[in-house]
Amino acid sequence: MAFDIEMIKKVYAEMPSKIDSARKLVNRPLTLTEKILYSHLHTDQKQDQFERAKSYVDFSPDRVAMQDATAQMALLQFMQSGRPKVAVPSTVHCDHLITAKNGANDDLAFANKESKEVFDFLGSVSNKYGIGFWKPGAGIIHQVVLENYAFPGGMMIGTDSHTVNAGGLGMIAIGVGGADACDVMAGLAWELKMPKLIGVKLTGKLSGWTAPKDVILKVAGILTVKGGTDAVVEYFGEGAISMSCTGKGTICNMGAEIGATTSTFGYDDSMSRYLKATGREDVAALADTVKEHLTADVEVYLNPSKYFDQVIEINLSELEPHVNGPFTPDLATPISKLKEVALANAWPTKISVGLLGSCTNSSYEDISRAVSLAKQVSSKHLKAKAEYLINPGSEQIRYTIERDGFLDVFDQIGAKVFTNACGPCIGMWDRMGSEKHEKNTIIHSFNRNFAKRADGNPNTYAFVASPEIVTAMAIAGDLTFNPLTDFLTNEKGEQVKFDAPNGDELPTRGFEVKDSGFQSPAADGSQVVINVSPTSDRLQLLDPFAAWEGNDLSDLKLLIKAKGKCTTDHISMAGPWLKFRGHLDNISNNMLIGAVNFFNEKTDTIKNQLSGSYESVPKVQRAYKSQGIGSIVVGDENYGEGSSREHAAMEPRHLGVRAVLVKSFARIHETNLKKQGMLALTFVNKADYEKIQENDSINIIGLTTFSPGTSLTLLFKHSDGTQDEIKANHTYNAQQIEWFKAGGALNIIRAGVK
Ligand code: MIC
Ligand code: SF4
Repeated sequence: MAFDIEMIKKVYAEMPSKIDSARKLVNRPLTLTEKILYSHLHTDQKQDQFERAKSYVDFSPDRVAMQDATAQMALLQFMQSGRPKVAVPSTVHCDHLITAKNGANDDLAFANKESKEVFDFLGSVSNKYGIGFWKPGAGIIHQVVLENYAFPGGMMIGTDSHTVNAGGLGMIAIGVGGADACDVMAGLAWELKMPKLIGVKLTGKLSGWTAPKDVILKVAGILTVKGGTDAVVEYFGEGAISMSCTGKGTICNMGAEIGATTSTFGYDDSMSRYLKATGREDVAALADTVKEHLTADVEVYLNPSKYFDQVIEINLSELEPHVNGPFTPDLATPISKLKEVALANAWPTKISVGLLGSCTNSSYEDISRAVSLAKQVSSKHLKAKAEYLINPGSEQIRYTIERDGFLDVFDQIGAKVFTNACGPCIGMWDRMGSEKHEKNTIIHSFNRNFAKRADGNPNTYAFVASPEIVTAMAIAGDLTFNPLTDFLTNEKGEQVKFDAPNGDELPTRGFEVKDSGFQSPAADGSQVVINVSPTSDRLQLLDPFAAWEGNDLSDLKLLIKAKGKCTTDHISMAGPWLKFRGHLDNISNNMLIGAVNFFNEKTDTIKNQLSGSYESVPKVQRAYKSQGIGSIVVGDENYGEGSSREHAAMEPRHLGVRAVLVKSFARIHETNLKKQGMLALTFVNKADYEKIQENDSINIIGLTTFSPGTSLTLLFKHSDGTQDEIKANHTYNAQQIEWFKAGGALNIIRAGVK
């Protein structure tokens, strides 16, 4: 039986009437996205004709998922909310803190030792508050959610940007910061700006080398890393229906890379097959009873441009495999052009490593199709040229692929299998020699390829592709090789060509697992005691942030003017820093160390205005903090792209940064800043970015009358005595302004409990 089946029954029981009344209200056919959103309004939220990209709406998500690296902060906040138990079904997944080095068994044993304190903390907090706990080695959060918890028409949030993966099972699943998760677990409403809607019509059918991943690689090329901001992407059409459920998951997963709020697909047979294969016949049967509500109204897909803000059409029969990168996931190149583009850009063409896995592409289907290529190494007398590394998505997948002989095939090509965890995808990769910073190329089936992400080496050119392309290219060891058309010379000196990949959508003998790694919480957790040692390096209880002092801010220092791409990886790097995710003061030592200083083009080298010398960003900010001086951070477009990690907002807050002024924000990061009581501002006139100088002192004016829709003024006082007055926009609503005044949203929840 599925987890939380009573909750799912309730959602489906209430859905038809809620959708009917929403349809009457808006007086037109509804998209699937609207149906799910309107059927998850919070009880205090009046149904209304919400304006897309404008209206803030309160929702009640059905469930919450958290991964270990973000759960620590989410749960440290929840512990302060004064609630005895979580209000909605919630889970914690230990997947980010396991370093890939020697292979699954060794690495897991090492992580269990190295991060024992954190895993014990997460396990006992979960036990106390009624949260399901997935132990290290159980699998990657999004794969485990898809296998166990996602359900068509449901709504969930998760403290990870790739929570959106559950759209593959027809959910509206959204990545958030820990403070948002804390609200929902405390039983409060969750607020979201009513999204815009992008419709993607898929015609034709995938075949041969083309995989679901290529759909999203192509969409990323069209929409770019910010094209999906504040939008939900809804996929439909015959091409969508003919695709596997896990393939749909891949497409939704990488919607995070275009900044989309989430992506989703209507309920169909592939979802029903997947639910049944993963032991949830009950959910499939229930979904069948409300089928028409789990997809858009017929008129919508017949005439999409009338109902979506933007429509994209992709013919799967004509779609080519794509390879995206390096350094950004939206630089899309079709495989037939890759050689030309790679040579023209002087990308290193020798592939040193191919990596299969991550939450994006670690399904049974992905692995079975990759295996069909790996098998050709022996049948065609080839030799794999590059290293090949695998992270299975869950223990259920790993157990099943071992049973089905896939791991043996990989073994024969010299592959190494790591733990069922994120591993290299999040920089938890102890890659030999990466400290030498040699120029090299890797190709992986992950979703992100920002500089330094996988191995910390800024000169690693990382390319994103489907598992099939990754496998073929790793065998060839050459970025200019097109497996669809080119020949390889085998061990016998013959010219051989790959046969196109094939595989099974689902295991014909069914999924199997011995120990899934799940631990259910105590029925009554009130007696469970949580210990956090005051001398711990890894965990630190949170002190409330100070409330706003009630006046305009003056004489703030410019901390850094960041140039170009500034993702959450640049603001709060992962990899080796992941170990401090439960200790705000320690992790603050990585604040903005990856951001490029506009004035000298260097990372982690900024001017300390007090001493005049160039020092690391956290050091300079700590110097300002010790003198009681606030500061501001200035940034470029799509600032805070990528992860949901709220550390990127909490670190500046903790160290005394008061405002972040940028050309534009990524959605989750903007909300995280607001939640923590920071000022998240955007230039009214983007060209004003140029006016900001290295030695500036800044006043922020208008805070005493801070109100929705009214801009603020920033006075930049330059060292030569001149000054520039700049207007800044914000998107705070009345509630969010209260968060700012209180010094953070959590201070309000806390006050409500007392
Ligand atoms: C990522 O892919 O960047 C992560 C690590 O999963 C993050 C979450 C985190 O920073 O812990 C994400 O995508 O939100
Ligand atoms: Fe883990 Fe990578 Fe997925 Fe993030 S994107 S959850 S790091 S596998």
